[in-house]
Amino acid sequence: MQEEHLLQEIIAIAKDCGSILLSASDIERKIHQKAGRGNFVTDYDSRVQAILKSRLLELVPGAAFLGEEDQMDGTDVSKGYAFIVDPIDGTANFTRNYHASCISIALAQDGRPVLGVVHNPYLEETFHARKGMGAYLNGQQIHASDRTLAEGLILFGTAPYDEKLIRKSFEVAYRYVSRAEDLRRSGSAAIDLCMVASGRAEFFFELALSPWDYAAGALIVEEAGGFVGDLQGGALTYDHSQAVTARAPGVELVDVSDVLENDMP
Ligand code: 2AM
Ligand code: CA
Repeated sequence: MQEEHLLQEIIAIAKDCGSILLSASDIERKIHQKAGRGNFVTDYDSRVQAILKSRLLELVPGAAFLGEEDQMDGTDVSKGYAFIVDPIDGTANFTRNYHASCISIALAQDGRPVLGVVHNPYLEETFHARKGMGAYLNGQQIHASDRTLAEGLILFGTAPYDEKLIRKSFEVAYRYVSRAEDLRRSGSAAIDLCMVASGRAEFFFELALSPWDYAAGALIVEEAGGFVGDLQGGALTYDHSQAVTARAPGVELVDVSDVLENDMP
């Protein structure tokens, strides 16, 4: 399928799923706790993922499919085409009607995202990028900011699902915030990545994210002229959970290796 047409089809699917989130009712009765604290799934996550799986695989038959809600052991995203999908990123927000959640869809080719769509139905904001073609918000090209860290807004995820990482998350956050302007916390990694891509914030990190949380957003940041990587700037991969950073080009990484090495209570 022609790439622009494929992109438009994927955006249309993301928007249809966004309408499901907007019209959700009775969410409290449909919440199930997953492993770890702060880790929830609702009937809507499963329903949206089923829709994404069937409609996306119709567009690219034979593609692999890696989604948060039916993690298939051994799904190989390293060869050929693979969708890497989060039906609802910001599920805890969704269960609380906090209105900061999105649908995140990446298409990878040989292990690297080549197309990403992040749709936030609450703000009617649809971010997209194609490899080599720039990043866009509702059709308008976006760019990472030209601010330095000193002028910067820091975003972070607290990794609430892993008790050992919470304290370290705040230590790392302090290292950055003490050198920057201020801090925000949204509860959706995909939205945070798009905030860096659109120049609304300068730096994002979370100490453990899964590929479906960052695959689409990472491509959108890169295509907007920002950088993504791990805490030392090493390249991201899309086959296992890892620490993720995203930054505007004028923001240098801060050395946090001592925080990561120390055993904290
Ligand atoms: P979710 O809403 O799809 O679960 C919040 O700190 C961010 O971390 C969200 O993007 C959230 O995605 C993600 N997250 C929640 N539980 C997680 C887990 N067990 N492993 C990795 N990321 C997780
Ligand atoms: Ca999710």
